[in-house]
Amino acid sequence: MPRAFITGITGQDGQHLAEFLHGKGYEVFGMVKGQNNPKFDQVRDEFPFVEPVPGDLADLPSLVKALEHAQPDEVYNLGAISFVALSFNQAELTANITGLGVLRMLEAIRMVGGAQNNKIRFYQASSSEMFGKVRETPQTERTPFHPRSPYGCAKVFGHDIVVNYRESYDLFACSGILFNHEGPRRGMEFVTRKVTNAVARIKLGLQDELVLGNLDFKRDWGYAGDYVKAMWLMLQQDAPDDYVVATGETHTGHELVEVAFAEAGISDWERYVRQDQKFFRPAEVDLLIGDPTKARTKLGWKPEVDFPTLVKMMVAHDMALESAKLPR
Ligand code: GDR
Repeated sequence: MPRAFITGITGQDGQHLAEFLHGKGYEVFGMVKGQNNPKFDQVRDEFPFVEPVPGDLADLPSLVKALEHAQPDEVYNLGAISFVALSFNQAELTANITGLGVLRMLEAIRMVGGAQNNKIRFYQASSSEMFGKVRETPQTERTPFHPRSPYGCAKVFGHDIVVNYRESYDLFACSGILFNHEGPRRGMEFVTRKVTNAVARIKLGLQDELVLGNLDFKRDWGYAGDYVKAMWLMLQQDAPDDYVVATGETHTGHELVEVAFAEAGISDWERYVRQDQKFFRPAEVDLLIGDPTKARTKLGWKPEVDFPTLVKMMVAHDMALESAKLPR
């Protein structure tokens, strides 16, 4: 039975990946941080096939102990401070966890046996936020980085250190440059879920407005369930490499809002939406659109869920979730 160790197990991608790997016959270990962390029980209840392992990306000895315990064949580093807006307020913490956390995990892998025999294969969750103020369109594996947030800067460090450790120590280390990927498990702080949940609540009369920031941005949005498959495929290749994972389509914030309201049968969405400066960021990423050609040709990967289907799935999920809260 192959063994996989996942950081960020309680996040959207960690959940999808754990299910995917379990379905493939893996023994799955998930790192959970903190003392008396309620998420520890959540992992146990919702994912009984995952063995929770204590550890923290800020603490190298804890990573070594966690790997010694799990003895993994594959490590997926999905753990991070992942909310771009928060990274402007907690820049040092973001640099430490999202950036230096990658370095610590690579060192832990070298200490526990990866260096000598290439035993442990490593996946790093790199991000389209590294492209930031984009230098070319669409963005590929060779597009230069120009991050626009402390989060993006930390991800660039994580990406570069993976390449450096691969070249320096012959580690099987890969980076997936994942564009935005969403779904019903997305946290409420991210714009897609904030919109689909508000649409459901407005439809049910539980809320009367949706307050957002900039809506002129463009994003390449895919489905998280599709994207975790690409992570796994990267670690099954003969040689480690980096891949853009994206749909190759882009949509504006306005389109997201319009499609989500339309899905709930509301056409006059303008009357419910208000913009507020507090949701604007000090620097914005205006346009992202990825070129997934390399992932398609080398990994045989392609996205299955398109943008309208994704929004439909999320609105339907939130309608059911919010309806269940109504008094009977
Ligand atoms: P992003 O995702 O920053 O692209 O990073 P997010 O959904 O937070 O923002 C997308 C765009 O929406 C604009 N926006 C708002 N965003 C939020 N969250 N809330 C609002 O009210 C709002 N109004 C407008 C933002 O300004 C932005 O332009 C995500 C994260 O998952 C990262 O961790 C990951 O690396 C990248 O995707 C790929």
